[in-house]
Amino acid sequence: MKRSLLVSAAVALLVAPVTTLATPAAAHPDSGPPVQVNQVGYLTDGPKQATVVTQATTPLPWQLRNTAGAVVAQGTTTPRGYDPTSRQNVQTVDFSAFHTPGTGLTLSAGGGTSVPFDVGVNAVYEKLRVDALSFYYPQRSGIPILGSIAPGYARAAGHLGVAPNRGDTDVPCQPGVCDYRLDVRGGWYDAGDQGKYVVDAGISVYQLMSTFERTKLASARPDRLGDGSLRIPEHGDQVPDVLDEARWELEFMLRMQVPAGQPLAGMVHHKVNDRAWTPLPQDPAADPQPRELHPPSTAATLDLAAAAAQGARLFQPYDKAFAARLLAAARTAWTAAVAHPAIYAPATDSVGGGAYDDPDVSDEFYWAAAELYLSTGEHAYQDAVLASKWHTADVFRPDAFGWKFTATAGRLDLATVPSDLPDRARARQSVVDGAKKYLATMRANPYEIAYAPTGGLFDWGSNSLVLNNLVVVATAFDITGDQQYRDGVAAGMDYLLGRNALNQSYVTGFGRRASHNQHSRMYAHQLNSALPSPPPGALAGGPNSWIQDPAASSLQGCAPQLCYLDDINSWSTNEIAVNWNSALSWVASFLADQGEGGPVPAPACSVSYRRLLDFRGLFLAIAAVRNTSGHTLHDWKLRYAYTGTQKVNLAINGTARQTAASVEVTPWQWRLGPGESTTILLAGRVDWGPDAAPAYFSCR
Ligand code: 9MR
Repeated sequence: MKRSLLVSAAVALLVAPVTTLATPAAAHPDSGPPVQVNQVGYLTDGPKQATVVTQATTPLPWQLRNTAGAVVAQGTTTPRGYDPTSRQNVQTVDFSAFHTPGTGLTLSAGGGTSVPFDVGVNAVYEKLRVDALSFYYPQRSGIPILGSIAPGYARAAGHLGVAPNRGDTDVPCQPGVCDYRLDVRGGWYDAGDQGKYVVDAGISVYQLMSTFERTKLASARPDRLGDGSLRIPEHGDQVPDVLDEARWELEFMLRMQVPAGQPLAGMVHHKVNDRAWTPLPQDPAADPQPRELHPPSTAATLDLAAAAAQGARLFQPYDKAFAARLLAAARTAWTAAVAHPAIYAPATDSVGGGAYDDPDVSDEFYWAAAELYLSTGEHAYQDAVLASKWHTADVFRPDAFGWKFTATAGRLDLATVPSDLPDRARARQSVVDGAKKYLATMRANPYEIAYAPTGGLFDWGSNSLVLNNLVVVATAFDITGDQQYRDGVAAGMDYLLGRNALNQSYVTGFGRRASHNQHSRMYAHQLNSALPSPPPGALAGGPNSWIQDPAASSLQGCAPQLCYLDDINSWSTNEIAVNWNSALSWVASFLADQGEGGPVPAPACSVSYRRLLDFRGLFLAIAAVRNTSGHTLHDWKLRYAYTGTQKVNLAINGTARQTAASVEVTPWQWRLGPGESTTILLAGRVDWGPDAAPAYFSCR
């Protein structure tokens, strides 16, 4: 199927009057039972809600049954009336008061019964964290995929210049674009296609690194993301696996930068992809198409600046040389983007690869400035942050953030990564205000979808947009500790795992009715049974009101939630993509850190960390720790992680041990009564960048 032709058709559709989309909904081929639940299940102590499709407008009785058929809970539904996202009359069930772990439960109401689900699913979210993050290894280009690591997914290395491949080790530009060639091997294939696009790389690698960085900023489980945690080859290198995976992509992005001495040096090529679309299936190693570098763009350049700047601070404790390379590339990219602020990738460049066009890069400037500022503390970058219109604008839009709108990424990091930003408190409050809006959106919708786009129509990749709004809600929880935000994330996840009008879990391998025919040239089991389905933890793009592919054309006029088909040919509703799985990874990791969703424990201590001296790369700081737990702490330790390049050499009043950025202080005052305080003096070095106080402390 020639995708280029379809894109023209898509463009025609995009300009078609909205009324064509408002025609009555076609019946969907398969929408399952009328009682819709999270098919994975619910956290034992978390919120538990379901939706019932019914013509009834008055409350109905509901029953929760165990595998033996015995009723274990019951109550009455709440009528919610007409829901525009499904164009159905619905009611909701709240069985949050049920707190007994169990498997194979079913919920009945209005004459229908849900698919079976479990209560007590933290371990499933733990598995989802690992699976969603392990999605990236078999997407890697330029490395053989080993079946011993990714069982069922073994294949030869793709695009290493071995025939019939003609890339990616020595790739020319498109005619007239440049007269040099670049080695742009490595990275991840973007999605179901095998293009590699820097703007999508940028947001994806940012979210993977942010999944890790969050472990320094909030109550989380860094051990669960450590070396050996994922299905990747780089075990035993003492580097957290999620950073190893991120590095695979960062190295590729660095290769896309225009070399010194060439025109537009420091800018970054927008993308490398096949000259023409390849058919499905397509083994990457057998792709015969010539690969081409497309012109540099300001967006790609700023995405590299942002991701590389963030990477610099995160990799410094593990590999100083790599961190230095990242920081240098980020600075060079920033300078080049400032010199060439308006080189836009055109929407028409969609032959053989996606366009990833973006005619407004003011948000990319803001994000890049934010990451450069957070990593370096330098005034020039702070000035760029403060001067950006996005710094005071509402970046928590109904349409969510993503590859095209990145200001939110900048704001989230300015709010959470410690710095001396003058209005940091305002940035933090803005995240909480944004999360409140998303919670209100959820509560207004009987499926609690964390997404109510302008105009009501769902966009391409809507599942990732739901997830990115949940990232904001989760960040508000990390900032405030207020349980309503954590409950919101759990309830928001229900929609993706089956509590929707199609009874569809959009994550392969999770839930009874899970997507497994996503559009992919590698995981094309639907077309050739010798090939695998997508790996577990792969997220489908999800309902797309615009239906840009012929496979889903029977759905034209669909209600937003129903614009989805689990068919490999429906690339506009059912693709996989690196930026969608990064959103899933972030949220799954957050949820896996929440246990069974019980009451948020009060912190055992409060810590005031003050910097006393910063002089020629040396720092002196004081941590005053007060026991706020109400009981005596015995043999306790103070733990925190630096977000910069600090390294403690000496502690007074305790012994400090630092591994990478993580510090564990064994205080001399090993017994600390309720309300008592102790003070620890810390001295060390700062390699480069700011000496920001750590963001999160624990005493256990
Ligand atoms: O995710 C992208 C979506 O936001 C755009 O609307 C769409 C059309 O430009 O492209 C999507 O990205 C696709 C890319 O162009 C090519 N690789 C697959 C991506 C996911 O479908």
